Amino acid sequence: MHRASMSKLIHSRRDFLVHAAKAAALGISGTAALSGVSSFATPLTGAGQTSASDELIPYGAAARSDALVSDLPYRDAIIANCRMIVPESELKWDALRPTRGEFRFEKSDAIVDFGRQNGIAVRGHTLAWYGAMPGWTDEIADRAEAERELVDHIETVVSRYRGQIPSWDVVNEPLAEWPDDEFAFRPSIWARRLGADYLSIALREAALADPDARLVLNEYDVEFKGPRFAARRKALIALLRSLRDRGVPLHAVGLQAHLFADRAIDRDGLQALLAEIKALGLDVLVTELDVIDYTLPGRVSERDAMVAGVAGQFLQAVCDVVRPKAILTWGLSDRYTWVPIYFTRRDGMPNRPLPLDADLRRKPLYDVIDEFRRKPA
Ligand code: 9MR
Repeated sequence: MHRASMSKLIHSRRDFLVHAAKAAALGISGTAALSGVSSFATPLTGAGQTSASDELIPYGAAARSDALVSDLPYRDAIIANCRMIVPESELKWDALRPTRGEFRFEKSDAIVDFGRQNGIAVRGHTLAWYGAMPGWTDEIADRAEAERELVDHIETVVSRYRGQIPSWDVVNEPLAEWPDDEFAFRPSIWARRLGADYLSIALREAALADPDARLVLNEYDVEFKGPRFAARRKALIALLRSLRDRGVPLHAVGLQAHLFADRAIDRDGLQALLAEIKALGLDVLVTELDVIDYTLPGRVSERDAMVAGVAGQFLQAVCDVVRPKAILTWGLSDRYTWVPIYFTRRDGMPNRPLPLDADLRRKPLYDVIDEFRRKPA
């Protein structure tokens, strides 16, 4: 079939399925929306035979609005593979709020529109984080001003996308690198001015602005062996309990899963964390999976196999305890990845942390994710 008419067909089917796809992406529906048009979503059983238990875990990726416009093969790969996208930067404070009092929604609107037009659910990232903050927020002088700014931001952004962004990383990376306890937060203007209250203020405001949104606390470095990671797991559990005890709205924990090929996964530690999360009645999402490969051997086939192996160990440990509501990678193709910003290879070869290579071809990591998506409900 000619490429243009094929894409037209897919689009009309997608228009039909927008609502079903969003529901499926939230894990609140038994529909097999989009299976059959998405290569990541090939059903195990034939059309008409899928049941709730056959439903694949939705797969998605962080996406870049500029590349969706400038790079059509990338755009097509996102459409073909993702049931869900998350803007990699477009909803961060520095993108939305270059100056105080100003909100710039052009890029975030573009990505939300892209999702709607293509039947792809959009997750929101992120509302309360230490990173990607515009310089003017350093001037926030006291508690009252911090609360006003945080509440106003969340109210404006979340209510703008009510019904369009069904799941938000409200709080991102709250814990200090090596926390002594659950009150050891990573330094930020929010922690400095509001202390522990910044989390409850942010979560409560997000719930008010969109009562149907799923609210997520997103954290990283909780899956490895070693005392720092054990301290992070302990602090995270204590933090989740204290939010629960205070009646703060929260629905899920996002495990970022920026894995390192040379850091061992602590299967027991991770599974104990997941069991606690489950006992608290919270869902789990894998939100930013990729494998940082800068210390791995240069030979591509060997490297790709090791990357897939680490991701497999992680997903196995997770899926043995919970069924994640979604699995997202932090980018779809090695063409667009944050990894070389911090983890450049000494041999000058490009990093290969993602499911598709820079030419948009599937790698072993793709197949591993595809395998774990089939975990029965
Ligand atoms: O991948 C993102 C990169 O392009 C941005 O420059 C950076 C700062 O906004 O954030 C990166 O994404 C981070 C995410 O927001 C939170 N977890 C870690 C991600 C990788 O650094």
